[in-house]
Amino acid sequence: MIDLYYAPTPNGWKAAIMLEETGLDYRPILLKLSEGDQFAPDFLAISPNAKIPAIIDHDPGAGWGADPVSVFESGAILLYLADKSGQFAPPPEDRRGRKALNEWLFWQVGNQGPMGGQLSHFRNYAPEDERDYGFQRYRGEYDRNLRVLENRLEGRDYLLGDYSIADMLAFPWAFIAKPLGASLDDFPRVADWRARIKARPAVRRAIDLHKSEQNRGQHRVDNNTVLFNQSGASLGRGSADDS
Ligand SMILES: N[C@@H](CCC(=O)N[C@@H](CS)C(=O)NCC(=O)O)C(=O)O
Repeated sequence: MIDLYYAPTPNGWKAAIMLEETGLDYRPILLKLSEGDQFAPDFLAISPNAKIPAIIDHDPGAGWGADPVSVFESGAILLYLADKSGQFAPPPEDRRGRKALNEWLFWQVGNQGPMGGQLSHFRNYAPEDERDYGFQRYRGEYDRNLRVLENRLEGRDYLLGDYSIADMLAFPWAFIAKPLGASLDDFPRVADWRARIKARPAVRRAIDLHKSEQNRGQHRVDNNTVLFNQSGASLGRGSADDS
């Protein structure tokens, strides 16, 4: 059994999609981010960056010892699950395939994800009179990353050729293009790729998980204190070993 610490957001969907695709047994545990559940000491112990998703695998299998294994960061989680299940990633001995996987995994978590996250912030939450520069900057970066995807998908149905965790990582941020105020009209290959992935039953199940909890900007003012202008203060003082 795997515990999935989750909220229905693009980064949460990545892990839910992979768990649904593999058929691994899992239990979603909903965190209310707008209420600060991500700063609870028990959660920080497995996810020190105070972000979802995170997992605890209670039965990690051969080579991991008896204790449960926790993983934070979506890219690390999907890699862990790919290695555990032997699905949706080139095997470690396929050196070139693995190199390509790492490239698109790091591109997603270092580029497309954070730029999309900041675009969402400036579009949905920044005070109206302070919004413009940030909005323009991240809208441009979001589109630039769509162009990277569009170029990569020339002659390929999926980022690595076959459907893989690279697609599961990148899909959620293209899935929400419209709510981010962007459009896929200039990116036809991305639009087709998005439609192919969206049609998969496992993906539908994942994005429907706790759908009623999705934040569509309705907490615009109230949530600012929890979600925005965070500082290290919300992360506590760390363990005695760190001090
Ligand atoms: N780099 C992280 C990003 C995770 C992330 O930003 N998660 C958001 C939800 S989409 C979150 O937990 N936000 C809570 C907060 O900022 O306090 C990953 O890929 O897992």
